[in-house]
Amino acid sequence: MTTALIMAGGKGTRMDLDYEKPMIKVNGRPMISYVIEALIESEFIDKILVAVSDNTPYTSEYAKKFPVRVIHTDGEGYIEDLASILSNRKYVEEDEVIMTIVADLPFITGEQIDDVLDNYYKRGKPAMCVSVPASLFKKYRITPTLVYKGLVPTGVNLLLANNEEQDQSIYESHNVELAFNINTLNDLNLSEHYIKK
Ligand SMILES: Nc1nc2c(ncn2[C@@H]2O[C@H](COP(=O)(O)OP(=O)(O)OP(=O)(O)O)[C@@H](O)[C@H]2O)c(=O)[nH]1
Ligand SMILES: [Mg+2]
Repeated sequence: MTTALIMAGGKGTRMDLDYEKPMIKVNGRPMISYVIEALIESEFIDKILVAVSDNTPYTSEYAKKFPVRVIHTDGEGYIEDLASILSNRKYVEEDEVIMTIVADLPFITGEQIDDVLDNYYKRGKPAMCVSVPASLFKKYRITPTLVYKGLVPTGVNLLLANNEEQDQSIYESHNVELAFNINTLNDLNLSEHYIKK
């Protein structure tokens, strides 16, 4: 059994819009709704947490319409807010498997989440980082934020809630949907192109 934690309390500064990033519409619906629905579809996920902050009040209201638990965080930074949730036993148990996911992956599906989790449980390591080859970005002309040894992190990670340093493996996915991480207006435009295709 796995808990999903959607991080959705960022400032969205790179979008350069007067609008919360998780609420930006893709094909007529807020981006975060696709992520929530994919998690609901997943066979392995049995609990969904959404971490919002004062940066994302509309996201907070919107998420309440779904079967998720909305958690208010400080909005001080991704790492800081993640650490504060993982160390709070009101929200997660020490031995709970947590899949952290960003709110701006509008094309992700339940099947892809299950593929990731299937790999995680087969490997038997406490932590796993999901990445996509940089070559896939090139093909779709998406600009990756960070490339390390030819791989780009997707914003999907697995870990245990306990505070210890964890042995991590890297899972290389070839699903282009995991590469469509919307950070800029250009990413948004490209995603609209992708939908049309
Ligand atoms: N709860 C919480 N979520 C965050 C925080 N920072 C980022 N996130 C979320 O984590 C995900 C990935 O972060 P980014 O893609 O960098 O988004 P962002 O920080 O809003 O945008 P930038 O300001 O352009 O970096 C997004 O869904 C954000 O909403 C934070 O401090 N607290
Ligand atoms: Mg950020």
